[in-house]
Amino acid sequence: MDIKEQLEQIKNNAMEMLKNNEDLESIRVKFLGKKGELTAVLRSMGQVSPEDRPLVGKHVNEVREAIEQAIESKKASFMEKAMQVKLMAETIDVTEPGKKPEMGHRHPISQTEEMLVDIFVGMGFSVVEGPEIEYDYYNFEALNLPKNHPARDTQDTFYITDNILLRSQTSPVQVRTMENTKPPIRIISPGRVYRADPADATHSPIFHQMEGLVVDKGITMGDLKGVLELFAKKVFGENTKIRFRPHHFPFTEPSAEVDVSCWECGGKGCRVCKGEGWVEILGAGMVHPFVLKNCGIDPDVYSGFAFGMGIERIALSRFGIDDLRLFYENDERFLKQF
Ligand code: 2NL
Repeated sequence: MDIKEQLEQIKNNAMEMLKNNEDLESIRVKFLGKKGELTAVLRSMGQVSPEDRPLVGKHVNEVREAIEQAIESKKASFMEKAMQVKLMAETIDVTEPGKKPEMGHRHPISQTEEMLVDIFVGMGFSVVEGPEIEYDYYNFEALNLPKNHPARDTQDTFYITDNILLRSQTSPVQVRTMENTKPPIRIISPGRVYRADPADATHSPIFHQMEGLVVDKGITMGDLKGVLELFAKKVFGENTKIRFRPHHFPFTEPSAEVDVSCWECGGKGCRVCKGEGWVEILGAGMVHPFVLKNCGIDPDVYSGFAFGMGIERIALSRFGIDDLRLFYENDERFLKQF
């Protein structure tokens, strides 16, 4: 076989292999590498007569270029195919409807707290917060509940030490405010409070309260009634009436429990008001002179009113729920409804 035939055969072999083989690098090494078939032909050029060498050299180069080109174009077509596959895999259907992100929302207790805060802020009250871990003094003593006072038993309190406890009401916030603020004072104190009650449909050891306090010269029970009436109408509707029933709290004198006319039946009597026509929603009264004095305010110059309500109780009525434990279970099926 002469060199020309040899070269033709190398070329044909290479092209044939390229058709059926994907390992381009091994084909390149086999034919064009240092120990490859084409290089071997070059090495045997010594046997070619000097006048034929340029022609044979040219032929060798042509074959080399043909093989290189075939490898390159094969490589390009592999890349093209790979890109096609990748693009197919990454295809985005821009007409597909979007996935709506699940939006959360405020917890019903927080919603209720915000509604109450908005109403009182609208009447000129400021929001004040304070510690949930309190001194016995601010939670009880300053509020006219000395140690061994029987009323302390009615609020089973979580004690941390002898004189430190989890606040059982948000009153300590008002006491602290009276201690360090000169009247006029017009504040509300929403927040979490703690009582050692077993959980049932209407009790929870952790719950939320909002108290309000107004202290100034000439504040009367009439001011208290006006504020609470406006509040009741905003929460339960324009036709709502309120009713004061005499009561006793150690920190107010006189004291009252406050009812609203039933939002369900308007006062005729129904399941919600248990036939009464009225539903109790808060406690209130005129700040006891001892309490004012304890906080450094002269009861002969100033007077004030205070009130306190459970936020859960308002939330239950507002959303028509009958078991307070639902608020704390964090079951989405429940929470999603509000
Ligand atoms: C209720 C009753 C009430 C107060 C809280 C108060 C605070 C100070 C002085 C006087 Cl610093 N009073 N707070 C007054 C009356 C009633 O809460 O049933 N709460 C759930």
